Amino acid sequence: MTSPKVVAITGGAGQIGYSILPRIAAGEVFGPDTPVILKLLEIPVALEALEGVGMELEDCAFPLLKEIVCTDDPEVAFKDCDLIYLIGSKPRGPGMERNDLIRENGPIFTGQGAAIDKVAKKTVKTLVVGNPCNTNCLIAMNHAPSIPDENFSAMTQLDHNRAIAQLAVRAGTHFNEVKNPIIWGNHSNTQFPDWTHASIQGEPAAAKIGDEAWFKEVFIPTVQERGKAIIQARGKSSALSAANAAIDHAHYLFNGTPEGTWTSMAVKSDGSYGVPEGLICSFPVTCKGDGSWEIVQGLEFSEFGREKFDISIQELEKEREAVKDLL
Ligand code: NAX
Repeated sequence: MTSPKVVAITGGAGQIGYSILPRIAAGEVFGPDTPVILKLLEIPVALEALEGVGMELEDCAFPLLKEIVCTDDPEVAFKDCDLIYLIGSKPRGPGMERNDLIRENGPIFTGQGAAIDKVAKKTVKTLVVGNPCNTNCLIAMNHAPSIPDENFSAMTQLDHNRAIAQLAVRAGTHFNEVKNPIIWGNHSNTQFPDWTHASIQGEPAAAKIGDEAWFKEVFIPTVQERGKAIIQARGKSSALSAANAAIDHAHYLFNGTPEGTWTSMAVKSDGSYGVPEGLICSFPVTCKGDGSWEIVQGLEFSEFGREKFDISIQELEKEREAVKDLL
């Protein structure tokens, strides 16, 4: 047994919290030999519900779970953390525009970024799930100047997994046989789900499926709008699949991406692929397993793909502009 890893989850009493917590406690991020301490953060009105989640976690008697802390104080939650999931935020209300949501949730991430800066380990990895996750990540990162920017990322793993699933179903094969789709841009419906570098059973996906119109007219909008389709079907937003993706994202950071494959993560742009420096943008990345990531270089776009990606980059720039006073 190695020493315990300290993991904080904000929004611990929410839907995604409920799905992700048992999986972290069961060792799915750090492996079967690493105990975990879970620190759950909520707003004061949700503390009672959070205590209930804590009781249920206790009742699982997970062999790896060393301690559960429930709190409404970010500095208690983030103290000495190795991994922080920023999940908690307000959902979009009726009639709210995307920019209203950005303004509503932005201040949560200034305060939480500052608390991370003050009390977390300097090596902590922070993964932002709460929407709009790219821009919330940018805000948190800017408020934690003592932590390397590379330690912040936002989640597009769910979109990546949705792309894998759509390609597998269309090709009539198993999810395992699909490698290397890419989500470029924002975690929003402007994202560009790119199939042109993906493979299915070792063959290029484009050739295997052989129907360009399907990629452009079905695959792209299905992946972009999958969240909405889940809400329509279930009456609630994706939680099980979002939690699963958040496990995958952290698993890749701490265990590496398999040889010959990449995943998609929204990380700070270094100017790669013409994305303005500093934007938190989804790219194909590889991970070594030490918490670091690298943007895959040298991939080509078709004119169609470049146009799609540019639309998403423009949206990210507008979001950054909308929160410039919070950066
Ligand atoms: P829920 O509304 O079920 O839970 C959110 C929880 O966060 C609530 O319990 C609330 O009390 C808590 N919270 C609010 N403000 C907080 C604060 N300042 N500190 C701590 N906790 C706080 O939402 P859920 O379905 O769990 O979704 C959480 C977030 O994930 C939302 O912003 C949602 O839009 C986002 N998503 C992001 C996805 C992605 O791929 N990046 C996909 C799934 C999901 O839609």
